[in-house]
Amino acid sequence: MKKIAIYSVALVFAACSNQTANTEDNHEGHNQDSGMEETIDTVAIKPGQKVFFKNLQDGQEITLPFVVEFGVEGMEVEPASVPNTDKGHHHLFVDQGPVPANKMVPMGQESSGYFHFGKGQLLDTLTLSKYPMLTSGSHKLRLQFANGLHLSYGPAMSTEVNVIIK
Ligand SMILES: [Cu+2]
Repeated sequence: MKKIAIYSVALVFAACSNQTANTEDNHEGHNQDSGMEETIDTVAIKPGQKVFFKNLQDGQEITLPFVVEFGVEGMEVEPASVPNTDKGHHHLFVDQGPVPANKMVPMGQESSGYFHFGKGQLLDTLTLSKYPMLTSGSHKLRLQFANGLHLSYGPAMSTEVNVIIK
């Protein structure tokens, strides 16, 4: 009887050990997850960080050519090169939604309405020759901030206004 009792205790102990080991595994898994989050920390948005159109409001009527000014708060504009934390450059989209965080802003897709300002430009002149899609009528203009590798900071660093081209 005594032997059986000891055996049972040993079994329970073994089961506990296994559980502990499993829990530790899970913890390690969590740590790995947060490690991955750290590597994409350049797309983590802090309170107060945002982009905005300096001279456009939703529903505004404009005539081309129009100089549109890009604004950003809580981040710094720099030419595209390497992914520096809290730094990046503007992108202007025409009739396109935001690019998800850590996804690349489409390159060479100007005809689809994706424009990069990788030199760190703070404005651009809207003309029909550069923006042929800006035909008269209603269009959505979107600012999207992205890091030095053109990886989007996501919808939190994006804003949209509806404009009416006269
Ligand atoms: Cu870019």
